[in-house]
Amino acid sequence: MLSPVLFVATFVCLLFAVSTDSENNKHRDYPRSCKELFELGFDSDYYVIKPKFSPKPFIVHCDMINSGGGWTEILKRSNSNQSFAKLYNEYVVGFGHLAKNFWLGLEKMYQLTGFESTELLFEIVTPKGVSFEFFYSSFSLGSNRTGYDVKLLGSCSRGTGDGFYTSGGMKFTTTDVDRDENPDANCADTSQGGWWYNKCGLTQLTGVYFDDYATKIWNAKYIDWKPWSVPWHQIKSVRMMVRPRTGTNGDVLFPRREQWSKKDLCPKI
Ligand SMILES: [Ca+2]
Repeated sequence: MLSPVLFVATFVCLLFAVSTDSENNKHRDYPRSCKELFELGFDSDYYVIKPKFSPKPFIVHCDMINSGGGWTEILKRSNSNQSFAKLYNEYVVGFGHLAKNFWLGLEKMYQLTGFESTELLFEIVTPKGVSFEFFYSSFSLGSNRTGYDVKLLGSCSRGTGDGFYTSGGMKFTTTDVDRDENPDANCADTSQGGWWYNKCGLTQLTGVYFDDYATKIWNAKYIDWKPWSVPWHQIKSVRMMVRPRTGTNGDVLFPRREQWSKKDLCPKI
């Protein structure tokens, strides 16, 4: 559930869109991705976007600085204020606060990644403050009909540190919907967090966040990224982000760009 502030910001943006659409009804009112905004020179902030096949617009945070910019954040965690012990339908619609800890939602992730070639980036900060980036050259989610499965997953730039490859081809599993590859257990039962579990896999970014991460002994229910090749398991903060792999593919996607200004697109939260 988005916060009341976010809801109001989105509502105001929608009002603007409706009012301008009546004046320019043959044009598109929203950018399709953070990357479109990045290419127009917009900076990191909150924007309302509407992917090409999304039935309605929604608000996201765009990172226009790290790893080339143009990234849409789909998962963020930095403290224990937001529980990720949620049921399947909650993972579908999303929960949390975009500025703090959130899961954007599987349906929005599908709309962002299911219809065009997309890149995926994990930014992980260890308890000692060291930042790691794991870049995947391609990523695509299936729809609700196929369990929001990871349909496509390209190579990982950090090779042996790859903690997500075991999720390739996996459907999304929560405590109430077991679609993992483990016939003897539900992989979500330990952490209570939903994920693309295998049997169960190397990564659990929706596990329990512990504020005393620097001293706590690792436990299977905690948030982690644990390929054997990395010397740490625990995580101080993490972001998961996506962006279209190519630009606009020659399509005329942005007919109103000259009329847009940041105040129209960027709600303050
Ligand atoms: Ca199972």
